[in-house]
Amino acid sequence: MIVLYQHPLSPYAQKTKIALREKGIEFELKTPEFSRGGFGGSEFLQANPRAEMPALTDGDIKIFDSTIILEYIEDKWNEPPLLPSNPAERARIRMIEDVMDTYYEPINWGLGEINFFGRAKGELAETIVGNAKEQAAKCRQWLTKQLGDREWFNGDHFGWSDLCVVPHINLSAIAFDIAPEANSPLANWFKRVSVRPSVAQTLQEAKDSITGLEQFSHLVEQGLFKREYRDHRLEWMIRMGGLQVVVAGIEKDNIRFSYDFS
Ligand SMILES: N[C@@H](CCC(=O)N[C@@H](CS)C(=O)NCC(=O)O)C(=O)O
Repeated sequence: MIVLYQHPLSPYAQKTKIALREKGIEFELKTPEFSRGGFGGSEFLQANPRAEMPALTDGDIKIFDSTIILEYIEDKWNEPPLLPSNPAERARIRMIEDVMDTYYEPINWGLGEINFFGRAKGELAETIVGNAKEQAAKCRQWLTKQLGDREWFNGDHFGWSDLCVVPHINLSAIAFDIAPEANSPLANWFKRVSVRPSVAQTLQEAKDSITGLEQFSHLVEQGLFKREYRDHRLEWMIRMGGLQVVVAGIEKDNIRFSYDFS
């Protein structure tokens, strides 16, 4: 049995769920338990020592990182293919994935740090949120160029790049009121993609999970949930003007960096 360790709001987890659902693969969803100041539990940590979601197990095979999980799914269950065979097209699609994973993702994550977890208030919050909205607008312009006159980011058919873009655009819209301009090519694509059964189910699960988020803000405040500041997220917070947020998080011991491998 395939097991996917996930949180429904994680855009990385959503990518992999959409892929599994598109291919009609049966899988069991598990949300890791809470331990060590974050998501943990031995079963999950064995699957992913980074303690990040998603992680996938297929019998004895344990895989972490959403891109590597997508590759495994595509390699093992090729039908229907989510990547075309043309090398240039595959590269184009993977660049979209990379931009969403490392450039767009911290926008929603950072807005969550401010709006859900109260990391900044007043002027500082306004600066960070203002910068985030500007960055998101530029990113939508970039995405609009990538879409061009295609029906799907992937081309003629829904695929890999569509499932990489949709979790982020959706999260911006449902959690932070940042949506593509009405009737724009991106808005029309978003409408089309959102009604695909694999996507609709995944987005609904994400939406349902937002309601419980307030409980986490108390955990963060008490240092019981240490949010992971790493890579692009750490850079983003500093770049958006939130160096103080990082410093305060270190002082309060309610942020963490990557775990060591052992
Ligand atoms: N590069 C990883 C990133 C995964 C990731 O950062 N997941 C977040 C959730 S969106 C996570 O589990 N963070 C750890 C935490 O919040 O404690 C991937 O693509 O799977």
